[in-house]
Amino acid sequence: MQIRHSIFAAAGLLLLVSCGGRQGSSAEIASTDSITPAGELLQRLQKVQASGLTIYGHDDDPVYGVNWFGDEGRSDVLETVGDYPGMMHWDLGLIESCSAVNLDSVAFDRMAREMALQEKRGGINAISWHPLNPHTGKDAWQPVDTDVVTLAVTEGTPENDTLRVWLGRAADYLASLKDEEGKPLPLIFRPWHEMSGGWFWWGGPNTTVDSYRKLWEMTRKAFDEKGLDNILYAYSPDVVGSKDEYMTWYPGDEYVDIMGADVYHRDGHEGTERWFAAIDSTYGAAAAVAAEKGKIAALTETGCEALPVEDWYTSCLLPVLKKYKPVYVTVWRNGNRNMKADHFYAPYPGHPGVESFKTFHNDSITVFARELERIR
Ligand code: BMA
Repeated sequence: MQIRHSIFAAAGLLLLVSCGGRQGSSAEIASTDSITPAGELLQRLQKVQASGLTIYGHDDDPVYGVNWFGDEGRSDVLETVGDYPGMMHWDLGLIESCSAVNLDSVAFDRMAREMALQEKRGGINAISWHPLNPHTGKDAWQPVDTDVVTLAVTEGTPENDTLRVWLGRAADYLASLKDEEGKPLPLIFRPWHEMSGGWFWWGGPNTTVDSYRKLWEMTRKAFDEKGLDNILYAYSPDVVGSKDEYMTWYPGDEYVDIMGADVYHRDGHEGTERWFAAIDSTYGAAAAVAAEKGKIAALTETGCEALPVEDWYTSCLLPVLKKYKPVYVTVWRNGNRNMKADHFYAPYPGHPGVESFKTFHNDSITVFARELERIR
């Protein structure tokens, strides 16, 4: 393959390696106990798995909702069921370019504070990352005509230099996250997700399996070099048809703690049967592999955008959770209506889906913040 140098990637060489004021060192985060923060979180999740309960998670939950943005102490979930989610999910997009806010305008400082608050509630935090394309500098969703991953994992290329810098910045941020007592904050990281589709530059159709796996190796190496011992790693393909397909890009047991699946319900009522089938083929594969390997399984992203199926939480999600008992389920964000209209996955006050969501909240298998004692 021809290795093309882009102006943007070359510029990566000139970028500062770290962003000011947000660095962590391995000495700072090294655990003196025999069990690491990540190990403790893993034990907790194993207990949840054994109990058959499912922690409910929501992306960007306490930082904005359909009718508000940036207030403190709010959450559409809290304002509909009277309880925060048991898991809060976040995205690191734009940490790579030292931005103060992420790709959805969430300040990284606020994110760090909210993560510590969620940890204090006894809850769990998880993170995805939609970094820019290191070849073009465009966002992660822009169609690609170059095998960017192979460029980025090949030593000596500008894309490789850029990605190293970006991984270092992501690792610095993750190392800087502390709980209220100043101890490293445990969290779940789900890098390079949905690789079974081609919409991200790291997607399987845009590269080779070998290069994709090297991307995980490079990520892990960068994080290990920073001494990060507070991270569990989740592997999450989008919809696949079989266990073999699910495992196509699997980087190896030593890289993955959680077998995940990202499976969205699309096309409203018409799409319901298709969603159940996609859950069976994709989440079914994740659960089967997790059982074989003694790992955790989770439904790492799902949801029905704008809830045209108003009782989706009780008619669709709850039966799936009862069938498969994932350790957690994460639904995507409640986009603010002035910034991204009709892009929400949890009901908000006044939405017709609130009753179904309350029933879901009250069900004995779902765990929200107030019930986290059950999984201590
Ligand atoms: C997508 C959409 C985008 C958002 C991105 C990262 O699914 O919600 O609007 O920027 O996730 O959170």
